[in-house]
Amino acid sequence: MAQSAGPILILNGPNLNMLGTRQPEVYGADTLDDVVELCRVTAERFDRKIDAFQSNHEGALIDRIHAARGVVSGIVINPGGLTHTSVALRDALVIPEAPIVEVHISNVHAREEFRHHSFVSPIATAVIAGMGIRGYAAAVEFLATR
Ligand code: DHK
Repeated sequence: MAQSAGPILILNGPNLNMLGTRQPEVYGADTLDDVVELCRVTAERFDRKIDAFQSNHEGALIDRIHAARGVVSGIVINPGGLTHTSVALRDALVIPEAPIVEVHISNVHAREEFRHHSFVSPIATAVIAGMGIRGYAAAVEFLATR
């Protein structure tokens, strides 16, 4: 159950703490702090707040998603590599009953075949790929104004 006035939860999965350092030719030079700040200022334009959480651990992400039920108005998630592997993450994401925007910094469809399938996309309201970190801002704006 989504809480319409609640914060927008920004979730980042494995390896996204290394943004800015990790393959900058693919993921860009901005850091995870830059992403969170971009989300914060975007939400603020619409008088909304964010909560942000990153983990390299599937179970920690799942626990954070469970805690979001009845609290958040929507979820922006870049599941990192768990996008392509995790049924458990997908099962958790339906529990808050909140709109979900799946974000990928890179255009996963222009990359290796194994990145073309997402366990999350079928339960997402919207999917953004290839817009760099601006995809997070687009996702926050979408959730804040829908
Ligand atoms: C981030 C990752 O860590 C990869 O595992 C995904 C995604 C793509 C991104 O583009 O943000 O395949």
